Amino acid sequence: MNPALGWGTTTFLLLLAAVSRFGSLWPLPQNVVISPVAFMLRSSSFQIVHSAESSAGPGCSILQSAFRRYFEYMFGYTKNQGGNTKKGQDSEVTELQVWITSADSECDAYPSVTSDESCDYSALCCYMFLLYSYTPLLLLGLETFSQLVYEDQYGAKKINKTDVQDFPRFAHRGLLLDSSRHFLPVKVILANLEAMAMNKYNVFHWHIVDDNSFPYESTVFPDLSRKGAYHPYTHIYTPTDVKMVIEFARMRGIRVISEFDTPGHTQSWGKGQMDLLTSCYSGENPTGSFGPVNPILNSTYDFMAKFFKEVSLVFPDTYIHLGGDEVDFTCWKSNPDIQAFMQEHGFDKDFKKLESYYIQKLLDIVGSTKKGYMIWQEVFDNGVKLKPDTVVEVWMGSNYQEELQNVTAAGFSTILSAPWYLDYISYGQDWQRYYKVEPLAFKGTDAQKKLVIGGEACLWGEYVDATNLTPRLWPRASAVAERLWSNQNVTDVGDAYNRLTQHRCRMVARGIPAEPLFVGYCDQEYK
Ligand code: CP6
Repeated sequence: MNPALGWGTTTFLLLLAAVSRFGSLWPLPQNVVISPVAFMLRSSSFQIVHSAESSAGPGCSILQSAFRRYFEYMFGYTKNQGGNTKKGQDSEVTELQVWITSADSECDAYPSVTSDESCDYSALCCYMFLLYSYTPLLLLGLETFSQLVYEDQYGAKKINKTDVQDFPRFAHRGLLLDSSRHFLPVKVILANLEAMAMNKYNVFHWHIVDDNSFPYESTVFPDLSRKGAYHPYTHIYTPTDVKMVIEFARMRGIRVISEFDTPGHTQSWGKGQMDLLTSCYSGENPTGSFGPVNPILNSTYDFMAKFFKEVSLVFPDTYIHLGGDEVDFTCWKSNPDIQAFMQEHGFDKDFKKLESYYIQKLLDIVGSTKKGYMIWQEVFDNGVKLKPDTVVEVWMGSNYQEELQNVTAAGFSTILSAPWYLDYISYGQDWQRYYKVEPLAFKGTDAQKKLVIGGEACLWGEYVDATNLTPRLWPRASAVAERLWSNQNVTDVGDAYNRLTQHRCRMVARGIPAEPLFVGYCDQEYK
């Protein structure tokens, strides 16, 4: 245990202050001024409505369902509905008006990396708040509004007159979940999408298959899940399940980027697709075990073309993550056919060249589906020729600053996940370590820094399933969320502790079993 992250720090925080001047806001908006003037909010008279000037109306399902969701969050879990307070005693807010200012309200569109997520709002006068934004991603503004609502000492709901202008610091604020090491029921995925929205995350990086199991049910290659999933019926994601996840995410302004990692991490693919993987040899004889995808067969590329055609249609996001990490060369080295192929192509003994050969062909295949791709850093490190719009994900912990420097110097966009591997756990408040990361603290020009489009918190699945995923993730992933959303100068760990404690209790009140930061209690404990 590191004492700097444990006792010393937290005791100090608890003694110093308990309430932030920013209340329970998380992540902290870019600009916020909370005045001391408070108004009453009552569930019987309060409404969220479209303003007359808005380009969206009640036909916008994404907004209608958000109105309902946030109304419930504001009033649904009250211990006291405020019925004991006489009407007219305090000034009362009766309306939150929502005003979409863009001509095209984009109600049916999928969020994208270029979606404008900024919004503004203010108390116009005594009875009305106005929330306006350029796209329906004013969902984020509704989240902020709901975070401003609190209960007074009598249990009545209140909100202070507040001005906010808000926008994210980084466009890509992602969370990686791994549904291969353990199967994650759809219910668990949806609950975490809900928690992501509370933290203004906007990308779900779905590491859907890996060595251990293949739960994605392919319509073109149904044997992949029939033979490669932990169970062919109970531990798979059917096309309907996948659609449900994507739609649930869309309604919350979240993109779903699927990852089908190759050529390594593919043991489960081999069960349902003959000859896809490399046969490993001991001397002259096959051992019966398999290595990465076999890169020397035409059948491999025919398969990949058909498979990724399907994937590109199932997942509407304009990006697909193609993996490319941690390729083990041992099996390739042992295989005589591969040795001969290496000779023919003049690769000598350089297996990185063979890896690049495979990835190059895969990228051409996926490029022809009109999708952009994301890849793990090794693909860049190995010198594969990449399309200019490729996003390189930096995950290796050793000297990630130098990697960011190199990737951006080569002109590629990048996202950072190296310091945010939430599968690592330890005693104490490790959220502070995630919180203190500054993604742009590397040597480079302003143009290079602009290429850092965001980051991802990763929760790999070796030690998590439905029993422990949610509490292990929250509120630790909230620390990353604020780093990716709020201004660079929001670095006060003491203030963060006070807000995050309350934010965590709010998640608990909303049904998310988020773990505690340290000693204490919530007004409304988890049931
Ligand atoms: N699975 C896949 C993993 C990891 C990676 N890819 C991983 C590696 C090291 C650590 C944690 C996770 N489990 N497919 C690397 C991107 Cl420490």
